Amino acid sequence: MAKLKELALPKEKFVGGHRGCAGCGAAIIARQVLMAAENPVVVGCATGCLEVFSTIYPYSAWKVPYIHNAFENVAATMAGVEAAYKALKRKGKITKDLRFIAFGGDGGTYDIGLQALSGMIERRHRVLYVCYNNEAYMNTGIQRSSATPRGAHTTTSPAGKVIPGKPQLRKNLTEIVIAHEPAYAAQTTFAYWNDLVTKVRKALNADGPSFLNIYAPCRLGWAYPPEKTVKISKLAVETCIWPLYEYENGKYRITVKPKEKKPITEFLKLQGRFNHLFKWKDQLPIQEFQKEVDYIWERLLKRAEAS
Ligand SMILES: Cc1ncc(C[n+]2csc(CCOP(=O)(O)OP(=O)(O)O)c2C)c(N)n1
Repeated sequence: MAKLKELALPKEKFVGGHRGCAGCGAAIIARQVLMAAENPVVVGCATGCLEVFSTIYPYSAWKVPYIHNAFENVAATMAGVEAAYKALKRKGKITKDLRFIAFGGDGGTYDIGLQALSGMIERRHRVLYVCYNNEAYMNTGIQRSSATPRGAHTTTSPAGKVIPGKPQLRKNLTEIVIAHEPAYAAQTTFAYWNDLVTKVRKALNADGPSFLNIYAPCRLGWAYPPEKTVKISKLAVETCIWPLYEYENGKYRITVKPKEKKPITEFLKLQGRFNHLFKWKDQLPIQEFQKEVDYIWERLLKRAEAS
């Protein structure tokens, strides 16, 4: 288990002065992930909020070697970097023990970069892929992604008289990744910083590809006041909308089990993107969302028990 004191000692690798919104979940994630890294790292970042707000020329918030690449292929880029590193190491031209991290938003990961991610894991590149999951395409104006939950208002799933926000369920990317049998995969979020740090360390030390799906509340796209970011991140776990678990050596383990599972309305009511649901006929979309959350949570409990 990491200690805050120990984490605060080394020089920060993701620093302030960037243009992230106040209360931006993605910025907290970048900082915590890099704080957790014990070896020198090389970072790749797909186009998306995180890249846009942290690398405005001639400034950069990244105090590590950093590559920006297209929206769709950060996994392929970092796979190439890792392959080059292995070759140079074999020849004795690099002696340091480096690690490689790819960052992508849910748009760049769940949707457009899924093929590159799948290939990276299948070829067994030793790269940690971090999806900072803010459940929509935020930097281009809050369009729905396949990570957007049922019922959320976005600019391409607008809540009105016709639809109550996004009609479809979200894709379960963590399970798709697990089907590839990575060396390590987990879901986490920054309100549970120790859970996050522990998982980053496990992922970086795993002998093969690893994946972290990190929940990233977005004060702008989810429409809540910036000071509520950590509370919302916590509520996502307490309502089991975002279960914290890991998959390692064929085994599932729930890492944070809420003492009391709260109804999802506790999470929904704090965010403008779900306001309309409370007025929709019979509040049916809320009931459907609750059913989905219960189903996935129960299934996870069984998988963890059977492991
Ligand atoms: C092939 C391609 N399609 C579309 C775009 C435009 N584009 C850039 S970033 C982005 C959305 C990014 O969403 P996400 O990955 O979820 O990151 P976020 O902005 O939410 O952090 C889009 C649509 C692009 N750059 N390249």
